[in-house]
Amino acid sequence: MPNSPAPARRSVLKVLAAVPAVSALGGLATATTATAASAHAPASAPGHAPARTTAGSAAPLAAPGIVKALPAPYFTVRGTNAEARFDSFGDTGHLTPVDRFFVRNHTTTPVLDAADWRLTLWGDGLHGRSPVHFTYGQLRDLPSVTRTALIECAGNGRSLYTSQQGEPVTGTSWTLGAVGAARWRGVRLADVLRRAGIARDAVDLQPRGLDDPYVSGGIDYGRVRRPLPVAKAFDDVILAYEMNGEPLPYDHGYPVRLVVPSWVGIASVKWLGDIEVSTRPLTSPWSTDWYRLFGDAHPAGGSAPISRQTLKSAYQLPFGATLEAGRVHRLTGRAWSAHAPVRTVEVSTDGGAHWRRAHLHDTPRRDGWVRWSAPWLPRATGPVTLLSRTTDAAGNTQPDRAVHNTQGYLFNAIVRHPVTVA
Ligand SMILES: Nc1nc2c(c(=O)[nH]1)N[C@H]1C(S)=C(S)[C@@H](COP(=O)(O)O)O[C@H]1N2
Ligand SMILES: [Mo]
Repeated sequence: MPNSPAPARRSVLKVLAAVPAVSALGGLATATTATAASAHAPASAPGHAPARTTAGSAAPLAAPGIVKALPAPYFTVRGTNAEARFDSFGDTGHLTPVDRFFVRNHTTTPVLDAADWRLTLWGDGLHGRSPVHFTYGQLRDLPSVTRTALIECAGNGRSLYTSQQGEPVTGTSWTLGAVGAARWRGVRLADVLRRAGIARDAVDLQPRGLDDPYVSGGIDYGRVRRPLPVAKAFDDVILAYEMNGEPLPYDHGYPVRLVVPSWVGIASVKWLGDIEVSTRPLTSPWSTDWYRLFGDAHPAGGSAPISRQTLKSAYQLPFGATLEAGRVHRLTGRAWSAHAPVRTVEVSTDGGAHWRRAHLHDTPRRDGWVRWSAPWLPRATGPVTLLSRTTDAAGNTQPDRAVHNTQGYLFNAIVRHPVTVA
């Protein structure tokens, strides 16, 4: 099998980079894109849904290559990516609506046509050793599973290494909004691998996206792809075609993406095109150059490729928010751990001198998050640092400092959240 199978089957309608023709109330990203898209995808594809927004007169932001509207109250654009504003999660439920869900794109969202799409499995880890294809219809005809899982970028919280710990890092300067929870429906990857005839000695898969090859610093790294151990694939990975009860939106991988619960977001390859199945360990730049821990605290040459996410908690308040003195505020937030269900969330409203338990509003589950709240009656005016700290059922707790790595992955420290009481 060639190394670059089948790009010809892509529908090459690209998202237009410019987004000027946008209504102030947050309509579709561009009229042109919407027209092109509607000719090629089911009318029910949520990529078409006008954004429900409270944007008021704020103009939606432009991110090159993202299809959906990015109203300023919900998103911060960072290069080709859109970070969700964590403070905007306060009026969402347990699931993150698509119109608030962060987008992490190495290049641009490809607008693909499910009718042309096929998934190809290939490699020496298949019994027949010849490629096996699945159409969209064939996948949809297989038994489906539905589950809630977070997608969280490995670099979520990265900017806090610098702002809170004074340490330099490279990569997108996310605050805490490169995470979202959705209800995914699709097919177990295990079922597809069995049908494709996976060999007993297969050890690694390499799923690859159909978005454009990633070029950075003049180097073409090829299409986004990253090895996935067969053991994880058989455990809980799904080939998702629905998100929150609708077909996957274009930006989130339409027509089919991987969802790799509890692992760093890069594992959940969007716009899945092919999967190599190998009897030997595989690599890609996403497992050798990136998504390993480099730096003083790590082995020379870097750690093993990172897999599981860590744990975090955050307030649903803007940094620098002003709260009125002398009345009770209901502080709210979320906490999540990729290791085990959340057990407790503690808050401090005096910079860490005293801690008390927050109320949990969801049943803790491993791959979800819990909403929490705590009342607070600030008396004195002036700057205050709010803190929150979660501990999970496996005994993991957020440390005061995260262990630095040069690419700023897996930030897990207690976040110091500045507010002003006035
Ligand atoms: N094909 C492809 N898959 C991809 C990416 C990408 O750029 N291309 N980005 C990855 C990264 S780094 C993350 S964090 C998640 C983000 O998923 P979302 O954009 O649906 O939130 O997708 C992953 N899958
Ligand atoms: Mo990511």
